[in-house]
Amino acid sequence: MLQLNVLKPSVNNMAVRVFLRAAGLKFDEVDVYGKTRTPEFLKKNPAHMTPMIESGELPRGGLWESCAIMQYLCNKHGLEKFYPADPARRAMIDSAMFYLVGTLYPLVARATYPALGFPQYPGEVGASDASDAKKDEARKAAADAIAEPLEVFRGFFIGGGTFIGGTAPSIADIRLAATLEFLAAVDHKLPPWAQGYMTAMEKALGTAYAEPAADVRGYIQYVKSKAK
Ligand SMILES: N[C@@H](CCC(=O)N[C@@H](CS)C(=O)NCC(=O)O)C(=O)O
Repeated sequence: MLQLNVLKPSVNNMAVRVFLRAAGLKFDEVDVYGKTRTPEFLKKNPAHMTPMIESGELPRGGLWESCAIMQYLCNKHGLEKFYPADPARRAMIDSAMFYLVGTLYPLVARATYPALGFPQYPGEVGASDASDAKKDEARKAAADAIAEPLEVFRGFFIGGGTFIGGTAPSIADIRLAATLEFLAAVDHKLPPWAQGYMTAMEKALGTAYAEPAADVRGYIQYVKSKAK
């Protein structure tokens, strides 16, 4: 049985949790809150990151990085519905996911991690001993910069369709929708098309989306209630 190690408030984790449910794959979900830096976990995953799957058939027994996990499981089970086999269409899904992880996600993290109480990445203003005013300025700059990649997703990757995957959600859509969930932590207003996109994603995937989303949303509610 495939084992999925998760941290439930995380949207990186939410992506794989949604995917596994939507794909109807069998898996055991293990909450590893507080355990990712233990010697036992680090032995399996020196990067201490979740989501991480464990399976005897993997060369090192474990695999992390949400997109790599979804790609691997689509390849393994022939899930072309989520990850098309045609090389050109597949390349678009890959491009959207790389663009998300490399460009959009760091902006979302800088804009939301302070409010979420998550550690900021070393070397960034938020993790430095800069003044609160400078940290606020950096957070705002990151939030403002989200508009550009978001527009790229709308105009280029989604184009005239409903999803990056066309008429049905792909793994890139699952990764994008999960990422945008975090913006509620800072009441970042999504453009109307993105609000419609999120609604369409939840409608298309039903409880496969709603159940993991509830954990992220619940955590956001919790941190917001504590900040009052
Ligand atoms: N790019 C990675 C990011 C994974 C990541 O940052 N995971 C965080 C949770 S959001 C984590 O597991 N942190 C625990 C730790 O570093 O100990 C992905 O998409 O899977």
